[in-house]
Amino acid sequence: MEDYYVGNKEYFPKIGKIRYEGPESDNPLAFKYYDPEKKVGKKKMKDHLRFAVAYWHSFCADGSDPFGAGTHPHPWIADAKTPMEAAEHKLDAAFEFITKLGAEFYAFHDRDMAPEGATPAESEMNLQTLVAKAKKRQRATGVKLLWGTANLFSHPRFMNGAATNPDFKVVALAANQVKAAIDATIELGGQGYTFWGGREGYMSLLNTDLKREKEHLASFLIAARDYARKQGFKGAFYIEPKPMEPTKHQYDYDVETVIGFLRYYGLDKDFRLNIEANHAELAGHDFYHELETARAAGLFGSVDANRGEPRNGWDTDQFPSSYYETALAMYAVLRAGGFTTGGLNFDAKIRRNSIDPTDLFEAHIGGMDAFAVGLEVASRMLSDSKLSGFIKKRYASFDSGDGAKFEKGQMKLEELAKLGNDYGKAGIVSGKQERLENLLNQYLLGL
Ligand code: XUL
Ligand code: CO
Repeated sequence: MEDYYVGNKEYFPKIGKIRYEGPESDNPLAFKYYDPEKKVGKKKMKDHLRFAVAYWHSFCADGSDPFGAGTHPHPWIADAKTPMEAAEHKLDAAFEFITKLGAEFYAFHDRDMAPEGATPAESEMNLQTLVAKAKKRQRATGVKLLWGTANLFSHPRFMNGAATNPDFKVVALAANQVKAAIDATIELGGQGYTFWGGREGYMSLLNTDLKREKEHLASFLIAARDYARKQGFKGAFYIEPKPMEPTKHQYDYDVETVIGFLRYYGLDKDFRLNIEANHAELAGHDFYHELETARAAGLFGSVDANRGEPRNGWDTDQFPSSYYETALAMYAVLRAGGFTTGGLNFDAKIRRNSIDPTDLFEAHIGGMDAFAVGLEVASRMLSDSKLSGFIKKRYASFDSGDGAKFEKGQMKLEELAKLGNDYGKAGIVSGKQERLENLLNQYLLGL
């Protein structure tokens, strides 16, 4: 990769390549902990973390909210004469930003990259035109596509859902878009393809046939999977759970719900989970819980790295900053065997009043540093067997004898009950939670 890429115009002037300067540095535009080439265990930091920049938040969202207009200056739009020209300038701005930052991946929705046309065919052509331009920039910079997806929630036609719309015509329109987005992902060498079902749910059960909608969602995903495989897509499909927003109830509620759905419809060979921290919080779970649940099912895939605001119930999509959270997250990721096709995608946005060009850089730098710290802590947690050994010992009664027989599913309830009759007093033993929490804090400080 060149030091950094500048297209036809430099959109982030006066900002150069972001470098690692170490914890002593007081340069806000330098990494304090993320040292891409540093080895942690057997792999370099950059290969453990596989950072991706989210096209939509960083180059499309303008800071507008339900109460006010956009606040973020987007010079790549201001200097364009047509929407297609603006899209190309945005591509330049994105690749400049990503290479200056030193992230290796990006992720996009079809509509982030190319504007919707007057007809489905024109929309597809727009996308193909921009994909060809993106491919050139990927080649020039070495930046890779982590995953692609289709935006099936912004257009008014999706107000009643996409794959789960009560009108078959909308389902077909959604399929038209997904087919084009899969083609685009394959063309760009995408390592994954994500389904986030923003409007695949309901606002009211009084107007909804929940059973049919869920079956339609399955038929749609099966058809998409079959098409992509036929076209030679070797990457992973992801479902990204979220419990609500914009719907009252989304069918992909949380990791456990999605696991049940994938297994029921035989999709668990091709699909894995893309887990977002803020979505976990909205579902009433810890990020760590969601990651562990996917890991336990062998369906861990990728991460949308961000954080919520625990005092309200919105998807605030803030940049991650808590070492405690990133440490536990990376502990789950490492124990899942690390990322293969997946990575840490910053599905996060700077605040409405973060209006300086440096703010977008500082946000990503902070997030990358937070995960670098998390990785180092997680690797310390795995370097001895204090935590894993404790858990192993806690379940040792299932390692042999009757416990092992039960665990293998070879014991009838009568036999189990008889054993219970003989055991009498058992189970009065400390869970040692406080000791383990203290230990976690020691790993955090590395002392
Ligand atoms: C919305 C969300 C999406 C998905 C991709 O909450 O997380 O940006 O990540 O569609
Ligand atoms: Co997301």
